[in-house]
Amino acid sequence: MSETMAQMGEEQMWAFELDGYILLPNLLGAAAAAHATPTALAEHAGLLAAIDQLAGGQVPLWYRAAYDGTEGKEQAFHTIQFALDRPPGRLTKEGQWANDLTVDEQRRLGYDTTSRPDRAYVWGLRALWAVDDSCVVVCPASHKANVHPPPSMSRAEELEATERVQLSAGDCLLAVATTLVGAVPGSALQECIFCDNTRFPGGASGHSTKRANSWIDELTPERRALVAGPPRGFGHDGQLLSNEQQLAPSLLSINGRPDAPDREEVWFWDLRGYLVLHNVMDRAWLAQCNAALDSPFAQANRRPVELSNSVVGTYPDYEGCSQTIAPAPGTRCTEERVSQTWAHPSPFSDGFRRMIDNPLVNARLAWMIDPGFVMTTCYTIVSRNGAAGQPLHSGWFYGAGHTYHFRDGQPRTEQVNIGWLLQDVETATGDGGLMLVPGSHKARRPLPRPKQTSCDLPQVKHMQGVAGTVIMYAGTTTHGVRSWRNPHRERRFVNTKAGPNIRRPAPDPGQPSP
Ligand SMILES: O=C(O)CCC(=O)C(=O)O
Repeated sequence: MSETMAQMGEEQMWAFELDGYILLPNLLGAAAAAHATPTALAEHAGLLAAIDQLAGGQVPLWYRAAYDGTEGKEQAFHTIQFALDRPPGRLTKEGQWANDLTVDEQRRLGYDTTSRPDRAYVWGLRALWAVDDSCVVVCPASHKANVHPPPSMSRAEELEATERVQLSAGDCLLAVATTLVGAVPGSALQECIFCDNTRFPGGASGHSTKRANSWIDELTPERRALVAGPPRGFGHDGQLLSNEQQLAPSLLSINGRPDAPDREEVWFWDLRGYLVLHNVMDRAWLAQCNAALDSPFAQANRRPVELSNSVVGTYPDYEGCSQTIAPAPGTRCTEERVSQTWAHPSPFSDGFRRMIDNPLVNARLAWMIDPGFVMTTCYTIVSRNGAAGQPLHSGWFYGAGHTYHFRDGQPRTEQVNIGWLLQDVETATGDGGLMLVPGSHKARRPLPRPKQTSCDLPQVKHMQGVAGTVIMYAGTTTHGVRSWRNPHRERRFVNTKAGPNIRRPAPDPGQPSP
C-alpha cells in the first residue's frame, strides 16, 4: 500500500500515451479502499503524483512565437494542473460505456495531439478506484478515436477492440477521460474525473447551466448557441446543431455513398491501425499458391534476407537479443523471400495475381487510402524452422512523416500493408510471423526498449490466424516479425502493399526488389 507513487518509467509513459490508460496497482490496501471517503480517494497523494507525471508538467505559453531572436528573452511557462471536474461518484452503469459522450465532454476533456506540435495534451482524466475486487473493460487507444464507437461494449468486445483489466481492491485505473471504459457487472468502482484547470473544470455540473436573470437570456437563440448553448454551435449550413447532430457519425463524406463502409470496421481501423479479414482465400486458391511455392521454380528464386548484427547481436550467442526475434541458437538461419511474386511467369504467378483485385480487400482500401489507390508491391516470405524474425519498426515516430491522418471525415493512409496467410499461424505451435503494436499508427512517443527487445513489450500482439486470413495494417503501425520455430511447417506469408494513386517512376530493373 503506497501513499506516494513510484516514479513512472518510460514504458509506463509510452503505454499510457499509446493505450490511453494505465493500471496503478495497490495504491491502497483492501480495507483502506473499502473505507476511504470519496474525497480521500480523489485527493490520494499517489494518484495525484501519477496524474502529474503522466499529464502534468510545464508547457511554454507561446510555443509558436516563443523565440523571436531577442537575446536573453525568457520563455514563459504554464504549469499544467488538474482539478476535480465534478463530485466523485460510484460508477454504477454496468455493461455500458461509462463515458458521457456529450460534445462538450469530448472537446473539454479529450486528448489533443494536434494543437501543439511539441506534445500530446491530456485535458481530462478518469480515475477508477476499485473499492472491492473489480473488472473494467477498456477500449485501448479510444482516447484518440476519430469515429463514433459502436453503441455497446459487447459489440466492441466482439470486434476484439477491448481488454479486460482485473483490479484488486485498492488498485486504481487511470485513463484519459475519453478512453472508453465500462464496469463489468459485480464491480465496485469509485470514479473521479479531473480536468485541466484551464478548460473549465466543473463544466458538466456548473459551467453551462442556465443562471437566473443572466444576460445570456437576453440573447437570440443564434447568439446564445455561440456563447453558451445548448444547443451549441452551428453546422456548415449555418443551422443550429443539436447535440445529437454533433455526435452523428463522423464519417461525413462517405456515409452517404452507395459503397459506404461498415462504420464499426472504420472505427476499429482508426483506433488500432489494422483490420483482420477472415476466409478471404478459399482452399483451391491456397492450394494454388502453396503448390507454386513448392515448385522447383520457387526454390530457385528464394533469397535469404540479411541478418543485421546491430539487431540480433553476434553469432552464435546473439547476446542481448530477444529469442522472440533471434534465429535458432547457433545458426544463421534467416528469413527467405521470393521477390515480386506476381511478376514471375504464369502459371507460377497466377495465384498471386489474384491478390491484385480481390474485392474484399479492395473495398477496404477504397476508404483506407482514398482518394484512389494502387498496388505497389508483392513479395512472399518463406521462413524455415529456426529462421530469425525482424525487430519492431515503423511508426509515426520513426517514419518519414505522419502517414496516417483522418481528414474530411475519413482515414487517409499513405501505405497499407496486406498480409496473406498461406499457412496457419499459431503461437502455441512455435509459429512466428507478424507482430503489431495496435494503436501505434498514432503513437507520439518512441518505443521504450531497444530494437533487440522491444518485441517483448506486453502491448505487442502476435497476429495468429488460419490459412486464408488477410491482415491489413497501416504501414505506419509499428510492426515486426517473430522468429519461426515450427519443424512441421514453414512460414508462408505474402505481403502486398497499396498506396495512393500517384504516378510512380517505372521500376528500375537494376535495383533489388524487396
Ligand atoms: O513479414 C512480415 O510479416 C512483415 C514484413 C515487414 O515488416 C514489412 O513489410 O515492413
